[in-house]
Amino acid sequence: MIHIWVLFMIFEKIKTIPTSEELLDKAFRRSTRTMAGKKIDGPTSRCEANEAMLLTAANILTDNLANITRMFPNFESLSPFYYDLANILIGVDEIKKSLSRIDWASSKIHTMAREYVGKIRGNPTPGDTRKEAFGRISSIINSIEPDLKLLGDARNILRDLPDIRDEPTIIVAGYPNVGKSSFVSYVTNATPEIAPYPFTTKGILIGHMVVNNIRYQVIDTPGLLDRPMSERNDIELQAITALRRLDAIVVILIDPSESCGYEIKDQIKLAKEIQAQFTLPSIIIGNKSDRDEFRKVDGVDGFISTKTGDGIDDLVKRLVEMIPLPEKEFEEPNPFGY
Ligand SMILES: Nc1nc2c(ncn2[C@@H]2O[C@H](COP(=O)(O)OP(=O)(O)OP(=O)(O)O)[C@@H](O)[C@H]2O)c(=O)[nH]1
Ligand SMILES: [Mg+2]
Repeated sequence: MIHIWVLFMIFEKIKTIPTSEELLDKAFRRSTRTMAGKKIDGPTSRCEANEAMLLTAANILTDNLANITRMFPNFESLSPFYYDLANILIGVDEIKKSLSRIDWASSKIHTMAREYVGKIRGNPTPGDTRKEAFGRISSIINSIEPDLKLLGDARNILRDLPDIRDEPTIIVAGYPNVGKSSFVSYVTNATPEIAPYPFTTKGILIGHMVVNNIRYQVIDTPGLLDRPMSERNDIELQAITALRRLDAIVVILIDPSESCGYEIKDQIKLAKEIQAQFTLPSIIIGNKSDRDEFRKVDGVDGFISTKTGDGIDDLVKRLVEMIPLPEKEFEEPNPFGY
């Protein structure tokens, strides 16, 4: 699983994506600067100056565009967890299409600049021809504005994805509003948003807890409704991705007080479906044991309250026992017996 983390670092490398206006500003500013200090004393030097301006602008643009495509990872080599999240949150095909339009713009500008250099040479009005070239370059760059925007948004989303590492992992899943974030907040250093309405958590979040000197990552997921996969929204699908793609154990939280707004029978049904569908080790835990409406339900492995802390130490102990310890690296037996 170690490659997940290494690949995640790749998202960190994606720098801010410029807008088309910023790209053009930069290119034309630098191209004007190439003129500073140049002496124009005849038709040849005038042609050369305009040629230099055009090539400077074109080179800056092709370099900047190539840098954008180079910063994005090869999605095919991403771990399935990050690939699926990128697909749900942005769309891998959309990202690829935008990257290839950026490539197209870069090579188009390259060829066009060379064409116009030919037209500038020996031209009595090289300034007009250079301006014409600048006009065409501008419209190419303006035509990729939506792609730059999509890649800029993608970059912001990808960089915010949780940094899942090669560490023992506990996923907290269940219906909306049952107290998943309250649990993660109780046992880890994370401070997820907690609120008395469903779908407060809109993405995967991560907190860490240390037990017996071992660090565990505890993953808070958005709520899941008991409904067919095809009807699930993008928020729910992120929780499904964690369950489907991560090597973890799962705490399925339910709220037997039904103060979450969902009936206990539906919550149990979802819990059983999660257990049937994903092969991860799991336990079903009833939360909100402090509430008056709370009642013990069959088929549940334990009860807690994230409000009073009731049962939580015990649960953490059980979870830690459920996670197989990482295998020790094989050591050569010492042939001398010491
Ligand atoms: N009385 C009581 N209320 C709780 C307990 N745990 C959570 N709550 C409340 O239940 C509501 C939902 O809690 P969250 O932790 O946001 O629930 P969630 O499962 O993360 O919800 P989503 O992110 O919307 O899926 C909040 O108002 C919490 O204060 C508990 O043990 N007892
Ligand atoms: Mg939540």
